[in-house]
Amino acid sequence: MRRLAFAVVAFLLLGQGPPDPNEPFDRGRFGGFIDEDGDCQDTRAEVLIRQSEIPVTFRGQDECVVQRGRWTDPYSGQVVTAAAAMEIDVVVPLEHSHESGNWRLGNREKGEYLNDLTPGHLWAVHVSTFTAKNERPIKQYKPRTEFYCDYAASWFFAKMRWDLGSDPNEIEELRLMAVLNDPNGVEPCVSDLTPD
Ligand SMILES: [Ca+2]
Repeated sequence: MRRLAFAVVAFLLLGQGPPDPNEPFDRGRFGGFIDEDGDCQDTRAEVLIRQSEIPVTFRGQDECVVQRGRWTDPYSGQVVTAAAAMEIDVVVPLEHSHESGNWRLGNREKGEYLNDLTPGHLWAVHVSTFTAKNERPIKQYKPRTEFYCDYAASWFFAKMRWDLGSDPNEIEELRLMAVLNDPNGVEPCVSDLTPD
């Protein structure tokens, strides 16, 4: 998509982003999943519900905790029906986000980062995929090639949205993922995750 291409160029122009962290990464400061809209379904449940290909079923009558659904793990392609086998992955992992600029945020904003329900920020994946990625950044982990386009878009727009920096190698990785299907290796792919 041209907008993605434009955005990649803009990203290059943005440069390195904020300076290096002046404090160590502390996962605890990001908190955990919350129920921001007060409907008893926390961020994990909200992601499982919206990503399921069929209406989910719940554990208990209060419909707070998802039990079953049908998910195609976007990173691996594996089809999963038990919610217990799913984890919620933050596409730009917490520690990498910290190093890229989130170290500047207070605890409340860090919690907002972890609970950001913008499409593409969080993905429900099988627990084995979650373990395989192990919260590694894009230079060290990539999903199946069929998901390169949406993964690169997710990564890119999360960094834009949260004003996070990237190094040149990372930007080149993103570019290569985005042009994978162009025989000339020039035209970026189209992702539905591109903001309007
Ligand atoms: Ca909720």
